[in-house]
Amino acid sequence: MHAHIDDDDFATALEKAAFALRRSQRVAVLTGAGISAESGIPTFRASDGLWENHPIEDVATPSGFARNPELVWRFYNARRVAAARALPNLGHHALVKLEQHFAGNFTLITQNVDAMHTTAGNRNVLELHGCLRRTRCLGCEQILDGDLIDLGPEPLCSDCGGRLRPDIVWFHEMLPEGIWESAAEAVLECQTLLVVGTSAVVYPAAGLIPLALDKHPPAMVIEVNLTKTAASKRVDVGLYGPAGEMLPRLLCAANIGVNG
Ligand code: BV8
Repeated sequence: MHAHIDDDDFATALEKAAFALRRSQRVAVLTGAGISAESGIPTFRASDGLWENHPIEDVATPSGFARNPELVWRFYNARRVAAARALPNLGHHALVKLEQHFAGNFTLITQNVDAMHTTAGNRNVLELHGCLRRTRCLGCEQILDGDLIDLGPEPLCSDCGGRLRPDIVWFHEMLPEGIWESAAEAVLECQTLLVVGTSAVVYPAAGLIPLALDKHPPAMVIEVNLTKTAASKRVDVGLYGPAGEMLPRLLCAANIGVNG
């Protein structure tokens, strides 16, 4: 069942999604760049494979970094500064309320690297693709967690003088040790998977959706997205509109978080 805000199936879809949340013991959420769009952070696949005018190959792959580290640091410094200025939106805040309601039975799995979920107040967050806050030293391998500031064109490790790279999972790189297993475990244990703001084309993250649908018993998969996606034909319920509007409406329909 797929519903857009303006069509009359919307109320039915909203009730079906709310019912699923109400009767779930454990909930997992998968978010993508779309949940941060209303905070002014550009989504990943806005147009023709460019990302803020850079080919993905040049700015989000190990070979791109090896070829031109200064370009990659310009790209990531700009995103660090943009993320520092951005404020969590109503969609982020709704997911904090959802975690407060489900307490220890809630896992937020994000593809985003903008730290907005933790800034908003979510606690159990699995950052599949790393985080803009962190850098990793290619010399001593230590991971530095700092403020979202511009680190300059060629930041070096204060301990060993080695070159720093963003602690981000680039294309053709493996996810951090253990994080995939934790995300898959959360999905296998949930009764409802909420998928918010992702085009569902990047793997292995997008593989969490069929994992939820194909397990026994299957989880109820609710998609909240501005538009239909690669996952839309498989999900149980689709609520199509801005996450900042749809998520609060979903929580309200499920009577979650309405008491402050
Ligand atoms: C891996 C970090 C194993 C960067 C990211 C060939 C060789 C090797 C691998 C591959 C290959 N071919 C394919 C692969 C696998 C590859 C992959 O999936 N490629 C895709 C593009 C086909 N995956 C990998 O490489 C992964 N690693 O496979 O390792 C391996 C290792 C070695 C050799 C072989 C295999 C690593 C993937 C991680 C890449 N890093 N991010 C950074 O962020 O700086 S992924 C990048 O895409 C972002 O993190 C982003 O989050 C993610 C997914 O994109 P979305 O979040 O979905 O964003 P998008 O813009 O696409 O969609 C936004 C949606 O929101 C839209 O639908 C829009 O309608 C909606 N929206 C907009 N506004 C709103 C909204 N919704 C609601 N409200 C709104 N207001």
